Amino acid sequence: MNHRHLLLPLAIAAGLSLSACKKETTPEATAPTGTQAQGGETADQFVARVNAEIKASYPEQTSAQWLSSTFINDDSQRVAAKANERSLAQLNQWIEQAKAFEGAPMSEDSKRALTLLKLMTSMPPPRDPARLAELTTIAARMEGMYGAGTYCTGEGEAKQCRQLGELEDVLRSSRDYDEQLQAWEGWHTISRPMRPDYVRFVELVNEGASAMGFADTGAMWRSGYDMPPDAFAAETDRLWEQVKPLYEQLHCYTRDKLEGSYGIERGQVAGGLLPAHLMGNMWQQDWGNLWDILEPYKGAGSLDISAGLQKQFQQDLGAALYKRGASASVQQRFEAEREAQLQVARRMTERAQDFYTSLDMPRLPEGYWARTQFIKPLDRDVVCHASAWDMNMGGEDGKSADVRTKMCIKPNEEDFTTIYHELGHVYYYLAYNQQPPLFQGGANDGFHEAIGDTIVLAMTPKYLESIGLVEGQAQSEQALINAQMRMALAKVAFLPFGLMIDRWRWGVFDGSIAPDHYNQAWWELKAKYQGVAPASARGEEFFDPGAKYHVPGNTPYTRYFLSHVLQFQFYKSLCEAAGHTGPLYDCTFYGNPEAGRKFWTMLQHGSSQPWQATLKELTGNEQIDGGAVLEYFAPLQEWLKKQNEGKQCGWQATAAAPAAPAAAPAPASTPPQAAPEAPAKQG
Ligand code: X8Z
Ligand code: ZN
Repeated sequence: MNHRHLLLPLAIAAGLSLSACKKETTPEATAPTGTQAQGGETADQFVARVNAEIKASYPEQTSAQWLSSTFINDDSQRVAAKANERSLAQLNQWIEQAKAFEGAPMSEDSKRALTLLKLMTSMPPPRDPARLAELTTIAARMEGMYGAGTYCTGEGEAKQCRQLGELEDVLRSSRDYDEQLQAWEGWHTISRPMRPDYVRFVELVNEGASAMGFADTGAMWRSGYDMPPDAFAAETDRLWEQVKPLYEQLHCYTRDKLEGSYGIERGQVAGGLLPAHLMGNMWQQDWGNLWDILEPYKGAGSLDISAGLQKQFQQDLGAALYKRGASASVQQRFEAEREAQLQVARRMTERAQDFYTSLDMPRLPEGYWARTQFIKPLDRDVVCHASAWDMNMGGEDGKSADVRTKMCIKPNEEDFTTIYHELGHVYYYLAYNQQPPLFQGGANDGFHEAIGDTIVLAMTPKYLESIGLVEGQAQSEQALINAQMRMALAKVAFLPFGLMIDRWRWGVFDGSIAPDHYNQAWWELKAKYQGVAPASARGEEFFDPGAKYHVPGNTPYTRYFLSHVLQFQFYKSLCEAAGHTGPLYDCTFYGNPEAGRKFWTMLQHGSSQPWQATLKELTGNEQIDGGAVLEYFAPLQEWLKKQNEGKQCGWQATAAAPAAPAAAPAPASTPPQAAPEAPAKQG
C-alpha cells in the first residue's frame, strides 16, 4: 500500500499512517510526555513537538511493519501489533492533549495540523488499553492470514497447494470454465476464518471512532476530504453518475463477447450479470487479461506488453543458463531461473524510474535498490500485495531517504503498470519529505493513488514502441480502438469496483449491514455497481470481502475511485503543460521537464493545504470531474455504442443472489440497476 498520508492512510493493518500504501504507523513519543500538554506550551509549539515526535519514532514503527509484511510469522505479527499498539496509544494522548488548545490562538497551519492529527489513522483506537491491544492483534492476524492464504486440493502424494499468485495465473491464462471456477472458489476459502475477527474488528474501531467524536468509522473515513462527510459521499455519487454510461457500454460489449466464448448459458449469470470467475481477475476490478476475448480488431497495433516482457525474461534466462554451462545441475538451473526473475523485475522497475527521471525527477536512492522486495521470496510467507514505503521521512535532501516498494513482480503487463503506480507513491514521499510530518500526505488520499497512474496514461503505443516493448505501431482507426479498449479494460472496468468496496464498509461500520448479512450485502453491491455475480451460491458461511486485500488490511478504498477520475484530470493538465495539441488520448509527456516541474510542485505541497487548492493550481479547476475521462474515451464510447446497437444492455441486480439451492432470494429492496429499457436478455 502506498501511502503516507497521515489521514486515513492507505496503509494497511497498522495504526497511524503516514504513508500512502503502506501500513499506517503511529509514531511513538520519544520525549517524556505525559497526558497533559506540557506547561506553558503554545498551540504552535505543541504542533511542532508532535511533528518532532512523529519523525523521531517513525522509523522503528515502519520497520516493525515492514518485517511483519515481508516475513509473516507469529513473532513478527506480535512485534508489529505491539508497535502499532504503542503508536495508537500515543496518538490517543496527542489527541487528548490537543483538546487543551481548542479555541486558543494558533497559526492556520497549526489548525490544519490538528485536524489532520485526528485523521491520521484509518483504525481509530479504543481508549481502553486492553481493547486497543485486542484491536492491533486482530489487525495483524487478519493481514497475516491474507498474506499466507493458501488453497490446497488433493491428499497425500497428490496434494497441491496454491497461493494467490498461482490462482491469479489461472484466471489470467486459462479459458477453461471449471478450472477458473475452482481457482476463484479456492482463493475465497482463505477468508472464511477471518469472519469472527472482522466482526470484532468493526466493534473495536467503532468504539475508537466514537471516542474521537465521529458517528462511526465510516463517517471518520469520509471526514478526510476538506468538506463535510455527507457532501463527500454525494460527490462520489455525482462522479459515478457522470461515468456510468461509459461503464454500461463496456459491460454490454463484454457480456456479448463472453457469451460468444462460453455460450449463452455460461457466459452470463441470470439477469445479465457477468460471471465473477470469468473476468480474468479475482475481484473483477481489471479486465485487461481478457484481451484475447475482447480485442476489437485482431492484430491492429500489437499491444501485447506481456509478450514483450516475457521475451525479455526468456533472454535473461538464456543468459543465466549460459553462464552456468551445458552441464548445469537441476539446482543450478533453478538458481538461473530465480536470477532471471529478479533481473527482469529490476529492469521493469528501472524502466519505470526512467519515465520519472525523464520528467527531471530525481533517481531513486541507492537504498531503494538494496532494500526493495522485487520478487516473492521462497522461504517464507509475505504479503505480496504491492505497496510503497517511506521508512524514515528522510528524503529532504534525497540522500538519506529510505524508500522501498514491496511486490512479487512477474513479467506481465499488470505488474509492469503497478510498478509505475508504486513509484508514484515513492516520488510523492520524496517530494513532500520537506514538509512537517503532519503534512506529509497526499492532498487527499485519491491524489496519492493517482500519481503513478497518471504516468500510466502517458504510456501510449508510441511510448511503448520507443522502449522496445511493442513493435509495428501504425496509425489507424482500428489501432486506436484497440489502444482505447486496452486502457478501458484497466480504467473503466475499475470504476464501480472502486466505489462498491467502501459502500459495503460504510454500511458495515454504520450498522446497516449486520454481520449475518455480510456476504449477501457484498454480492448485492457487486451486482448493483459492477453488474457481476458469482456462478455458485455464496452464503453466509463465506466471507468474500476478506478475500480482497484492503478489507483485512483495513485500507480505505474510495481513494482508488477518486484516483481513477483524478488521474485523467492530472494527465490532461500535464499534457497541456507539455504543449500537447490534438486529441487527449494521443498525448504522452514522457521526456517533458515542463510537465515534470508542474507535477513535482504539486507533489511538494503534500497535505499542507486543502486539496481543492492543490487541484486548482494544477488543473485550474477545484472540483473533481469526470469530464476528462469521457473526453479521453470518446472514440471508444462511440464505437461501443455502435457495437451494442440492437442489444439489450444493462442488468438486473435483483437477480444477483446465486440461484443455487441454499441461496436466499435477493431482497426486494435492491432496485434493478442500470435499468435497461427492456430487461436484460436471459441466458
Ligand atoms: O492496492 C493497490 C495498489 C497499492 S495502493 C497496488 N491498488 C488497488 C488494488 O489493487 O485493489 C491499485 C489499484 C487498485
Ligand atoms: Zn497505491
